[in-house]
Amino acid sequence: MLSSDEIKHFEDYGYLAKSNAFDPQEVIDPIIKEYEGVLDNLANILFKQGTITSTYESLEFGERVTSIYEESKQIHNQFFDFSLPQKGITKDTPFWAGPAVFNALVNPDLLDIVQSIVGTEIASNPVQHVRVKIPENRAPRDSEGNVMYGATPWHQDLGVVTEEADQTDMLTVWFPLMDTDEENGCLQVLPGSHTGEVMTHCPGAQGVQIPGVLLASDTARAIPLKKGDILLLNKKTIHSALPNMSSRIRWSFDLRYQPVGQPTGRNNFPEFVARSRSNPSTELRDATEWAHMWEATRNRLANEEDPSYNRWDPEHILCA
Ligand SMILES: O=C(O)CCC(=O)C(=O)O
Ligand SMILES: [Fe+2]
Repeated sequence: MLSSDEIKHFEDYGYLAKSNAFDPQEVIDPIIKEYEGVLDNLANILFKQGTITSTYESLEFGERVTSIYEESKQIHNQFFDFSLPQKGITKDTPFWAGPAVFNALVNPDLLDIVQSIVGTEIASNPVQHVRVKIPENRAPRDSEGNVMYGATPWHQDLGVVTEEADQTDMLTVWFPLMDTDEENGCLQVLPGSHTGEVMTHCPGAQGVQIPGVLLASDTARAIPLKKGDILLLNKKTIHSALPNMSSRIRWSFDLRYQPVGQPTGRNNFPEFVARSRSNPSTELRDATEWAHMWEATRNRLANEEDPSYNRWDPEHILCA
């Protein structure tokens, strides 16, 4: 649980870095193990397609994923992600909703911290990702020369969901799967930026972003974290991630929670009850069932038009 000082810090500044939030050996190491299998599968698929000339089998995860993205000139993060893309879902769209990932989502130490902010009735919001960022000097680039899947631009998480969630008490929980710092692309926050309104965001190659003219980013504070630490963010706290200028991958999970019964802002995707002290039988405890929820969602959305996932107009005067 958080102390009253920690809760006050979160309320005053819109963020809180919490050290040793959970046991990384119990939570993170099994995730990495699981992703080694996912990467193996990806390597074999790309090798068979002739997209890569080696499966890079002997390399450890970070070096292997970097080599594969580098050689194939593409980012394949959707293979690892436990969510679906916003566009062009087909029955073959890959995702990974494995048991080690699910265990992280419902880890009791994590949920104790979430409970301090959200209350005892906690829903897992489906806006969630694993973000694998390979070193920028080896990353593929788009046709304009920009690093694919590089630094994350300034935004509020309320800006990535629909208006439906404007009154939702959504909490973001971000944590790295290794130590992060300013060199390898840790997060940055604008302390106290959560008290105003939702700001105008512009759709862009790296996701939606707040136009520079609206930002006072000189107050930015970088938040280096160790494996096992977490960063909590209010839904309106303005934040970004620095570029990965190191020679190793930077990867992280970002999860979101909210009180049960409030809109998630992405109602096409499946939410679930992670903790309910009033009605424990509603808690989802089965990782396989969770994976099936995502599978069913993918198969349904494969047959539908792309829904709209946010409220922003690329033609807005500030976005030109
Ligand atoms: O990890 C990143 O680069 C960005 C994460 C983020 O914006 C979030 O978790 O809300
Ligand atoms: Fe974010």
